[in-house]
Amino acid sequence: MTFARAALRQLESLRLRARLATLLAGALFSGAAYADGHPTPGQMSFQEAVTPIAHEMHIFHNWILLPIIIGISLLVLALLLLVVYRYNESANPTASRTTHHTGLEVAWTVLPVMILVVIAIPSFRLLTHQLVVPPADLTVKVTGKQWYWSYGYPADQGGGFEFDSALIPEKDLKPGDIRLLSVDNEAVVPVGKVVHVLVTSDDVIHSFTIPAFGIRIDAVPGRMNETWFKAEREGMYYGQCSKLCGKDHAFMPISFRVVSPEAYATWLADAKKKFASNETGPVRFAGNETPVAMQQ
Ligand SMILES: [Cu+2]
Repeated sequence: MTFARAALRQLESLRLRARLATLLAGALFSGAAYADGHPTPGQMSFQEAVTPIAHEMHIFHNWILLPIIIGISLLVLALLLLVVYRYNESANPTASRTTHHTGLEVAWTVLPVMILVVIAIPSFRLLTHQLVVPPADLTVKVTGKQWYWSYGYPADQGGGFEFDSALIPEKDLKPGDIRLLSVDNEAVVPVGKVVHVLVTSDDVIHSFTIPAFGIRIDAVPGRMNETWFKAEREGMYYGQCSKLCGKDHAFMPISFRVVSPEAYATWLADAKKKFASNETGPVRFAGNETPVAMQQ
């Protein structure tokens, strides 16, 4: 009995080790090669970038932040080891009583400042690229609601409708659907086009996020925020609300289908009929209406 249990434990730890080795190898050698626009089991790195902004973010992280972090960690580790080895009680019985060293103090102030400046330059450049929306090919209005999203396509670009996009409950999932990510009506956009996204909210603060696009912007009631993306590849791309917004915060996924311009035109024509009855009222701002909880 004891033997069996010990053998089982041995097997478990072997399995765990194999799993860790796979994860480590995946992290070291596969880079960020995760396609499909959604997280996958065992994934260690980012989802694959499919927009210029996401590429820039990955370069910033992989080639500027990571090397600096690793360098600083190794330097601190080396200093700690040096102290342990050279200045322990037996190796160095009479400790130095030095308390100030001007050169050293200037160095440990100036060096970190220089490192921050090195980080700040590409960081501000990336922020500018994210925040300055280039001339857009189309606009999509995204409204966060407790607990789903609505997507509006303006009339002047062939739309003129708005529809709700809600999570498919687990019991209704079909083969190919992804639990907690698939929705009933996804937003559709054409590939290779600059999509200007207007983001607001109807109730509380939500956050519109699609990792593969490298976008995240808060959806704030009474405010119109904007972001943009230009998807380089067709496919389904998923995100999740990223601001704690209430009890079903975890159940309001975002899903965008990127298709060819022809397929987009077809979808737009179909969607116009399908969602024709949905009103496309103006964005409702907080303060213009009484919250439901206060309507007594
Ligand atoms: Cu939310």
